[in-house]
Amino acid sequence: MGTTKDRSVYKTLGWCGFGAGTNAGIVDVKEGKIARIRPMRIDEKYSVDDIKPWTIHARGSSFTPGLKTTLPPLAYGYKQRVYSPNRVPYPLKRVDWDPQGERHPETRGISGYERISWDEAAQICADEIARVIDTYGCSAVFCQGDGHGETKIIGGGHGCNTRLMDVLGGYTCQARQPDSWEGWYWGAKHVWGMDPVGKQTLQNNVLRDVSQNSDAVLFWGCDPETTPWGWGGQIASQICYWWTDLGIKSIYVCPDLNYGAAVHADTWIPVLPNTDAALQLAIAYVWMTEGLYDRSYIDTHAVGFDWFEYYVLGREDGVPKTPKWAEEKCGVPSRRIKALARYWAQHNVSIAHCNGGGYIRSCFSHEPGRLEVCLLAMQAVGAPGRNQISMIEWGLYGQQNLLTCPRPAGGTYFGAAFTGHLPGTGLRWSIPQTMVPDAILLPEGEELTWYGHVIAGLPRIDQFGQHRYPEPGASRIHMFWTDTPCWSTCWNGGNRMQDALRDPSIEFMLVQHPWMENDTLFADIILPVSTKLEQTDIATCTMCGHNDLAIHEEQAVDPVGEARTDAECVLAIAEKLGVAELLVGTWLGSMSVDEARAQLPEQFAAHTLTDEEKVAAFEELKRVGFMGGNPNLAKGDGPRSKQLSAMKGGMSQYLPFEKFVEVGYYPFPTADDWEDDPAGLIQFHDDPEGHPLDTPTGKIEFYATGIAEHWPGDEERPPVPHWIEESEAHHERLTCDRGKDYPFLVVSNHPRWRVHAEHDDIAWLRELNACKVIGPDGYRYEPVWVNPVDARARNLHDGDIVRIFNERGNVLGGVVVTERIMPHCISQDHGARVDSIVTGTGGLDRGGANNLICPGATTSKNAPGEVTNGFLANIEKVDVQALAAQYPEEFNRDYDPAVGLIASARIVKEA
Ligand SMILES: Nc1nc2c(c(=O)[nH]1)N[C@H]1C(S)=C(S)[C@@H](COP(=O)(O)OP(=O)(O)OC[C@H]3O[C@@H](n4cnc5c(=O)[nH]c(N)nc54)[C@H](O)[C@@H]3O)O[C@H]1N2
Ligand SMILES: Nc1nc2c(c(=O)[nH]1)N[C@H]1C(S)=C(S)[C@@H](COP(=O)(O)OP(=O)(O)OC[C@H]3O[C@@H](n4cnc5c(=O)[nH]c(N)nc54)[C@H](O)[C@@H]3O)O[C@H]1N2
Ligand SMILES: [Mo]
Repeated sequence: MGTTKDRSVYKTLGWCGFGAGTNAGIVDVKEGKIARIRPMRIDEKYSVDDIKPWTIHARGSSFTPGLKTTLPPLAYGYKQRVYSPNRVPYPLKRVDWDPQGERHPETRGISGYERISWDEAAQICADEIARVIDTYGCSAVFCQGDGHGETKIIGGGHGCNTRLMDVLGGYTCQARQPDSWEGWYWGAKHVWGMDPVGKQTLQNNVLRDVSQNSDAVLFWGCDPETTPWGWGGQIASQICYWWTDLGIKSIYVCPDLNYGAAVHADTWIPVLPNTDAALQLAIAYVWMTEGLYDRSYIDTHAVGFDWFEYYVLGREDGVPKTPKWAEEKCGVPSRRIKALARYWAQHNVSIAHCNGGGYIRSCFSHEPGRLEVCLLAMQAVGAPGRNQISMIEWGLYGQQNLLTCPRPAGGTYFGAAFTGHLPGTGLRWSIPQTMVPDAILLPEGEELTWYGHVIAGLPRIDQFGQHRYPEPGASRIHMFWTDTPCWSTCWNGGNRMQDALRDPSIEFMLVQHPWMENDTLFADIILPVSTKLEQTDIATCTMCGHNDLAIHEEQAVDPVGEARTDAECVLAIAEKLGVAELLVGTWLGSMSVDEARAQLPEQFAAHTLTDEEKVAAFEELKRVGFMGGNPNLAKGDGPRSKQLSAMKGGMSQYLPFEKFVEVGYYPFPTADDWEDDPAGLIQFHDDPEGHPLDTPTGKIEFYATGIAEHWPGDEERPPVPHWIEESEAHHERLTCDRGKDYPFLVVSNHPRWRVHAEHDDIAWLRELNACKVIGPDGYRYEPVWVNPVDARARNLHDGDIVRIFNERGNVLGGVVVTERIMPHCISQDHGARVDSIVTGTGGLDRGGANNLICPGATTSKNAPGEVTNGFLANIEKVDVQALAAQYPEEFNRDYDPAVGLIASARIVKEA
């Protein structure tokens, strides 16, 4: 490949995936190697007059994002991610898995791997797919093809396996959770609509409104110095400094003094994890009893307030939700609750989120999600300076709080060509991501049911439909095909997922992935995938706060080892199945999936959809109006489909394609009249009848009519939001019986030094003390923050290695004693690389992947969201040397402290 010439190429270096690129930078290539990564200047090839950067004027000051992109440290580290010794070097087969003989599912996660050729690997995969379809039908193939990650469009993964399975007749789809927004999705949506995600979205100019009109911003479970890094660089940080200059107060509500709080907070209000509902109820109580809310706004803009009052004042259950009552639950002294409530009522206050923080992904998260909207409503949400503002994801959903207003409205989101959550047939058979272990381990003859397709991006009404697994007449799953092998690192109940992946019902597990990490180590066959620096692509950069960009991403370096793009992996298998031409035809749009299926080889033909099934699936898609990157889906007439069509071809309006390739990028200019767009919810505020919300009544529903109608007896999510102490499935409060054995609430934030499961192997980051704690054995352990009070009581010191444990298992961590975490809590970021010493339930993980011990049950009975934060555990010092003696083999895996585990830890050495 002619990639040895020294040059510089543009790349987006963010990890949102789903077609939404961010963090645009330049990769300098010298002698065929990545030399360095640096920010790009948007005005490198365009004049400022062309670009028209935006400026916000407020209180005699102004803010403009500048013309150089603000890359986060993670982006500079990409070089080390590409050249990581953790890369999958060539196709691999698990040594004791023999498709013709013994399959040994029980040793998944334990066995080593041997090198095989690409040809052999593709043949094995094709034979297995054909066998599984022949034996059980297409529904037996489970495709896990979503997830964040590198943003690739042309050759990218995360769904490209589903495109092949679509041609072959279908597959069971892992339905991606609204993980980022569980509480908004299952809760807030029922109060104020805000499809698709339930946060305040699809409105413009909220940033301008807050800058001009807010007295204070409540950063409620929000770290604008950390999580914008994953998506949009560091402009959020600059804005926070500017707000302070403007005199806007920053009030942080969170169990830990996070990085944003550390540099911006005027006040930090520590709250126990997932007890926000108690704090919120007490604020409502103060407002109700002291007459500190906008009664006339409630009269005109809301329904069901009386029911809410009835509950808050204690008439329903005899328990008034006083600040004293709340103090016991949430750990915030009642005087502070009162002070906050009074200050809030007397000022213009907005609430800032990145996505919501831990309580939005805890048990019963719909309750605090809803209560926040109730509080905003009591203070006339939409009035100047009173909105909910996003500090992240600027631009992903139309113009969500968008600063730039490029045309066509909604920017340049091309959509990931291969991303496939719900393409056509996937709609027939799907399993919510949170319920996958339950599905695999489901006793024969039983069925699982749940509500909603459980896809972030569907409107509220989708939640009312019930679904089941297995569908009558369809097989259970027997093959697992993933390009997102980080389930046990990122989802709820990871140890149980490890059990599931070893279940004999899973006859074949196929992983295509760039790195040897996490669930990859449970695969039977691993196909090596190239990173985006090894590919040519077209990208969009939409969430950084600068102008949206379209970028022609040239290949920077040759593929590492035998890596191929995800699309090529799938194609190699399709070739062996004799359907490559058909697959390519559907990719290129020269053939529809139906046309392709009509030409399928005899062996698959029996399994294609009937006409009625196709019509039903398509009608369903139209009903829910889903917009994915999949072209099949853009045909619906729902709001998001319209949005996609509006965006399509947006760029060619300005610049011919050839020119775009030559220049390398295109900045969408800010619209001249962007300031005319109404700010936030001002139109609803001024005229609720003329600008209704998308709730059944068009108003803010303190009493959620949809919930009342569909689940009248649901005690975990009643029509009016409640404080829920425990349920049959969840006992995760300090005051529960379990709290005696596991007296700490675990804070499991999004990692500052990673993006979920990604970038745990970057030497430049790992050498920071804040990133890893060096154990006595030289291993770099994932930090765990412990308050000095708790540390003293347990005789823990900086650098001690502890096990964090509950009945689900144990994970290790390196102690950092700090007042930055409140007592009774411990904080360990999520996403550290799995390094299982003992796999499965009750297991022991050295890497610190605490999702392995998260609860397995979903948000609540009728809300199948993830529960990964604010759960109970205990900690105890361990003797690492003794553990090493007990598990000599596991403690001696090939490991480089600079990188972590390396691929050779699992590859059987060649003689
Ligand atoms: N404890 C805890 N758990 C959480 C959360 C939390 O706050 N705390 N947050 C939740 C949230 S909001 C989210 S979004 C989820 C994230 O969960 P995921 O989206 O599942 O996490 P990622 O690490 O982004 O997963 C991407 C995977 O795809 C791989 N990958 C990236 N690019 C490519 C590619 O081009 N090809 C292939 N083949 N593979 C690729 C990566 O290496 C990685 O394994 O985690 C959830 N889990
Ligand atoms: N660097 C980096 N950036 C990322 C990601 C990443 O993994 N790494 N992931 C991306 C994704 S997919 C998402 S969804 C967003 C997530 O964005 P967020 O949801 O905002 O991120 P979190 O880290 O879960 O939570 C933010 C803060 O909430 C606070 N918090 C934790 N638990 C509680 C609680 O129970 N109550 C209250 N009041 N506060 C709490 C903590 O201070 C934490 O720092 O970030 C995105 N950006
Ligand atoms: Mo997320």
